[in-house]
Amino acid sequence: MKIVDAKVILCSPGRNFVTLKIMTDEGVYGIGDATLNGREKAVVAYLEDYVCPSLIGKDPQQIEDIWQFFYRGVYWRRGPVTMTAIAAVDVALWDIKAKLADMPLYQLLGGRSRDGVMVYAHANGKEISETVHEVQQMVAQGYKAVRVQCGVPGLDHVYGVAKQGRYEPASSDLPAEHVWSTEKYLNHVPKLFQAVRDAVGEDIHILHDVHHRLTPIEAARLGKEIEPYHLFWMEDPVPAENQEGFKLIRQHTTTPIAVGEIFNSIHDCRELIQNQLIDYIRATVVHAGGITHLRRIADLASLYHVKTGSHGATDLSPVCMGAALHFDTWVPNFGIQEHMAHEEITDEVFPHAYSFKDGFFTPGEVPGHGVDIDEKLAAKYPYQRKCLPVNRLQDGTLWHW
Ligand code: CS2
Ligand code: MG
Repeated sequence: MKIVDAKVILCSPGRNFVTLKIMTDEGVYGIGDATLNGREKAVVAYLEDYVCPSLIGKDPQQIEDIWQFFYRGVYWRRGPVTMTAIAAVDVALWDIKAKLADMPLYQLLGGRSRDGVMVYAHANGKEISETVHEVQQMVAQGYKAVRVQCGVPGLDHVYGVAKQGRYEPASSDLPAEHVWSTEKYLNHVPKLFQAVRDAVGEDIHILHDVHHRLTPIEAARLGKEIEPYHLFWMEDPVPAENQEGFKLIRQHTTTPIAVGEIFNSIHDCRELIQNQLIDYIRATVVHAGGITHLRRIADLASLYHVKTGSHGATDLSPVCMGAALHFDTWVPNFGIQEHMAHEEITDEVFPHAYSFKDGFFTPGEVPGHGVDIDEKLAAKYPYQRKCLPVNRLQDGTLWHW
C-alpha cells in the first residue's frame, strides 16, 4: 500500500483550522488536525514544503517508522510547529489503519477502558453572578464538570471571559493588547468559587484556568485560598519553562494542578510528571505528536499517579476532538477531557460520529476516528489571519497572556 497524495486544507468555518488529508493507492484516506492557533500558516508551510513531499510513496501502515522519520529524521526537533505537523500525519495514519481494520480507533488502541468520556464545559461571565448562572446552565445541560472563568473588577479583558457572544481569543488581525493585574485577580477569584459552591454544591467538578500568569508563590497563595472549594484542578498556575517552581506550589497547597496544553513532547512533561509536581497532563493529540506520542506521555504519567486531562478548546478542530475521544476511551489513566462546543458551521464542515449525553462523550463506532471534512463547504470559508492577544501589566510591562 502506498501514499499517493497528501494535501493541506486551510479553512475558516467559524474560526481558522488546518487539516491534513492523506490519500492511498487503495482509495482509503485519513485526516489529521494541524491547527496551531495564531500560527496556522507556519504549520501549513512546514507540511507543504517539508512533510507532504516525503510522505508520497511511503506505506501508510508504517505509522511508527513514519513518526520516527519526521521526528528523529529531522535535525531541528520538537517545537509546536514541528510536532503539530507530525501529529497531523500520525492521526491521519491511525485513521487509515483503523479504516483498513474496519474498526473504531479505540478498538485498535486496545479497546474500551470506560463507558463514556467525562468532559468539562466552559462557563464564564463578566461578574460573579453571571458566571454562576452560566455554571448552572452547564449543569442543567448534564455536564458533571465545569471550568469557571470570571471578569475581574477594574480589568477590561480577562482570559476566558467573552466581551459578548462566544469566547474566541484569536480575534484580531494583529495581537490585541490587554491589561492584567495579578493583585486584582488574586483578591477577586476566591469569592468566585465561594459563590459557585454555594450555587451548585459539592458534587459538580469545578475547574479553573490561571493561564500561566502567576509566580510560584502567588500560585501557592491562590491554591491555598481555594482549597475549601475542592477544585478538580487549577490549570497552568505559572509559565512552565522553569519546572522547579512547581515544587514551591506543591509545598503550600493540595489543590490539584493541571499543566501541558502548550507542551509538544514527552520531554516537556518529564520533570513535572516524574517529580509528581502535577496531577493532570494536558497534552493533546494535535500538539504533542499525535496518538503515537501522546500514548507514551500517558504511559509515563501512569507511573506517577498523573492522569490525562487533554486540552479541547475550539481552536482544536473536531478532527482532534474525534481522535482525542478514541484515545480517552482507551487510555487507562484517563482524568477528564475539555469540551468547548464548536460553532454549528464548524460541525457542518467536519461531520463526526462522536456524541454527547449527560456529561459524557462517546467516540462513535464507525471505522477510523469518525471525523471527516467537507472540502467543498470548507472552501466557502477562506482563512483570515487571526492572532492571540498579548498582555501587559498596568505599568506597561509585557506579561504572560
Ligand atoms: C485555554 C485555551 O482551553 C484552555 O485551557 O488555555 O483556550 C487557550 O487559551 C487557547 O487554546 C489558545 O489558543
Ligand atoms: Mg488552558
